[in-house]
Amino acid sequence: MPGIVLVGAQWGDEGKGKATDLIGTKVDYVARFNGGNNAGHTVVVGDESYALHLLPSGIISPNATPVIGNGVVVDPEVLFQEIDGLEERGIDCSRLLVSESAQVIAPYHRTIDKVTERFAGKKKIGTTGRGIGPAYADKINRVGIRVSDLFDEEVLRDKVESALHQKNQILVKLYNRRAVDVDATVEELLALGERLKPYAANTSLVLNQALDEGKTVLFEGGQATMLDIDHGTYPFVTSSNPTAGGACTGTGVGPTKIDRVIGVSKAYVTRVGEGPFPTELFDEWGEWLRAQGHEYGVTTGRPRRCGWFDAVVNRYATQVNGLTDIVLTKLDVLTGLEEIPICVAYDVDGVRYDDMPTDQRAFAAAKPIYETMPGWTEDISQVHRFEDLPATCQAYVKRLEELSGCRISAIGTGPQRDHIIEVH
Ligand code: 2SA
Ligand code: GDP
Ligand code: MG
Repeated sequence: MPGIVLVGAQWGDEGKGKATDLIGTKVDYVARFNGGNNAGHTVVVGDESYALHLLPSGIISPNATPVIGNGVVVDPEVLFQEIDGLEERGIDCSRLLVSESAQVIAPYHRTIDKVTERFAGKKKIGTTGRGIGPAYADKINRVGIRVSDLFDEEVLRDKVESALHQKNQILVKLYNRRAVDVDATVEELLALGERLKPYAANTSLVLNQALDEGKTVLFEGGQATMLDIDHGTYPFVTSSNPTAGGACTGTGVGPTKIDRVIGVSKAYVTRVGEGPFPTELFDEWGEWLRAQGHEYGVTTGRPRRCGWFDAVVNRYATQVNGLTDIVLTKLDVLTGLEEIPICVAYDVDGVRYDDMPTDQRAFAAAKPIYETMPGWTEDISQVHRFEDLPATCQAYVKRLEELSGCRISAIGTGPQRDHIIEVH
């Protein structure tokens, strides 16, 4: 099983950090392929909890080489803060490799992200304000700065000038802000480049050679399927491809080298930021899920919107990612509920949808059609075999599996590494 992709099956925060960390102890490389420090992945080892943003979760596993692929947008300042924070806690980050072709988040990308959101009013996306969208927009506009550009002052100055040409006019004329200074920006980026240089590598070559030698690579997705720029709830999405295809374009590894695609899914659903969310709960049960599941953003601290499991979303995730299996997390959070609703289809103006509507107006109008399963009251956090789960809990998992159209291979029963049931 040399090439394994791991993606979020819902709107993010499914527990990918924990799932990656678990698999990461058995693999040679863990490569991030999309997004940037908008991600917030929590890894809990013993009494220690690590909140990772830009670094792959594999950084915690001493035997895996962590890789930041070309599809990632790298804010070097944040990267060094994260490295310093981890090294202070005894985690060695010297193995890290950063793609020379990855795009750089410059300070002006953060400014533009925040200013655009502030002026968007009702049309705001609810971004993390980390400059992600503006950095990807520059990449597509072909005025982005790549990691390797930070090592050559002449090239860098030329690129910063091109990138700021239009932006400064917009910042000054439209948003009444000060223009960004080219010299100061170049100086700042050159200094960051100096520190970044030892980590920079041709990561596509490294990963392909590793796979050819029979080594195992885990491709770790940030965000999730429903936040994908192509397949998510556009425009309420992030600006990259968190779906499985992104693993190939975001690392320079071909699809023939991928053997397994794992979707991580919560036993309920959360979303942070704006955008439609059919099973969202506005009553005390939404509050209940948020409190039981500690549903607050790892990067921004924002309270997450909570709702019941949406099988239409999971079937869709199975389809667009070609999932081979699902890791179902946070099943323990549902303990104590008398009944658990599952959304099996949508009603859009009297028409039943068993599959995801592509028209976003239809999706925004979708009302969940629920079926209800009996809950359980027993503590499941110490259970390690599927057969030892309460019968109603087993039935809930089996029903999610059936509705998702994909095997559930592991179940999370708590935040710790050993809070897991492997299903055989
Ligand atoms: P952006 O900043 O341009 O990527 O925002 C666009 C949308 O993508 C959503 N998004 C996320 N959703 C869930 N989790 C994310 N990471 C953090 C976490 C979020 C946090 O792990 O908790 O701390 O708030 C993440 N990153 C981006 C975002 O909410 C917008 O809807
Ligand atoms: P990610 O962005 O997908 O990596 O997920 P986050 O780290 O943003 O959010 C997931 C949260 O759930 C973290 O606080 C994890 O420690 C926690 N978590 C992961 N799996 C489980 C589980 O099975 N049960 C419980 N109770 N918590 C879990
Ligand atoms: Mg997260």
